[in-house]
Amino acid sequence: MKKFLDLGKQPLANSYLRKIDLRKKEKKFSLEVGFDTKNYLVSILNTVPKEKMFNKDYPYKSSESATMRNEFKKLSKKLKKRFKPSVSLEIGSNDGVFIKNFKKKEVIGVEPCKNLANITKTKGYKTYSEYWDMKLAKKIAEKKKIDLVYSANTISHIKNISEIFRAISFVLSDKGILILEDPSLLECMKNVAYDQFYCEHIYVFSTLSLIKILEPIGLEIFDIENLKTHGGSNRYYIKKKKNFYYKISSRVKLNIYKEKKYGLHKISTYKSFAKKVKKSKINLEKIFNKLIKKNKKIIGYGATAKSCTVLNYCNIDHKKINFFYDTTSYKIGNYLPGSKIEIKKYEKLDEKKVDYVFLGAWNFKEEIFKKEDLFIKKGGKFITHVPFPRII
Ligand code: JHZ
Repeated sequence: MKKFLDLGKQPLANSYLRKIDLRKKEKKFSLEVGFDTKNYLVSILNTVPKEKMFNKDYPYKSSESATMRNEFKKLSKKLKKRFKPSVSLEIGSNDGVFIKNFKKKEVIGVEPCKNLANITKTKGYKTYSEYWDMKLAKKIAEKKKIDLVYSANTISHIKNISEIFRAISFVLSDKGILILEDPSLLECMKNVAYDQFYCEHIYVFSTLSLIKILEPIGLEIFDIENLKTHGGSNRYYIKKKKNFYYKISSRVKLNIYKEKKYGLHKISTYKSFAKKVKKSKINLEKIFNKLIKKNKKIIGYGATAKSCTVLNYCNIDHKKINFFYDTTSYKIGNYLPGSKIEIKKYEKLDEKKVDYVFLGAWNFKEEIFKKEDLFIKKGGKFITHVPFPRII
């Protein structure tokens, strides 16, 4: 594993502070990112125990954005039509944004964060509030195997990756498929979106790395969709190697070609990415310092986990950003970790009250710009760091 990026000392990204926590010293860990030259896997080097991150107080709810609600609805329709599963399983079912599109007896959720699992349980969906592993796989599918396993933005969060895939392979029926959706390393590199790295994102996958990981488990990718969600994600369709029911799409080759062309198999690519990240930090700091000198009022939009990395790495705190707007009830009234910026209940942007808005949720830029069209028309401005720091 070769280290290529150092994002400094960081607090836990989703550990929002209560007012009474503000005076306490926060626990921080070093956020470093490395590249495994053997299996092409990019991962953070110091991991935090899962119980510290994914527990009964988990604040992220997938259904907070209209974009994601629509995506999950469209996807569930498409999967039901294409694969006709009699039983489906979602690993990381969050607040049920995906499983709610299925009939209750046809879907099972797995969600270790109890506050979220309770939401789907009370709606009548079978939900295991446990971490995904072989023990749980056996409990769920000892007797009846699963036709479709779906997991979005979850597998990249789990450390013991080989066991995770072995457990998935165990639950799958012979014709069963796994659909995996996670941020794309290629898009992360192209967008200099270094904020995809934080404690929860243990891995940012490429097609190249997944092929290497799946191979010894007897699994293979047979199709890939490139998505716009979360700043550029890939949806991988995976099957057992001995399942010849599905042909391997030319899109798999195409993705391999694109990744190799960009150099995702070479350490030199990651070293040059690290240089771009340093430049991005300097330029974002310059923008903030210039605006603050001019006494401009800056707020943030979308108190994301990603923001934690950017704010702490670029020394942007409550002295520079007045507050963040967010729609998530679990976050409102609390403070962003490290930067200690207050999170307020979302209100429509008003150019008379705010000069500049830092886009914490840059991945929802289109949705946000649509919502705030009046603010933009009246001259309100946004600050973003993706793909390079600028005012828009
Ligand atoms: P969003 C989380 O990351 C954590 P984050 C996790 N590790 C992961 O992988 C991804 O999700 C999937 C708010 N918002 O999705 C809602 C508004 O307030 O970019 C959310 O707090 N108004 C599991 O946190 C945040 O922004 C809006 O109009 O980086 C978005 O968070 C919109 C659109 C969003 O994920």
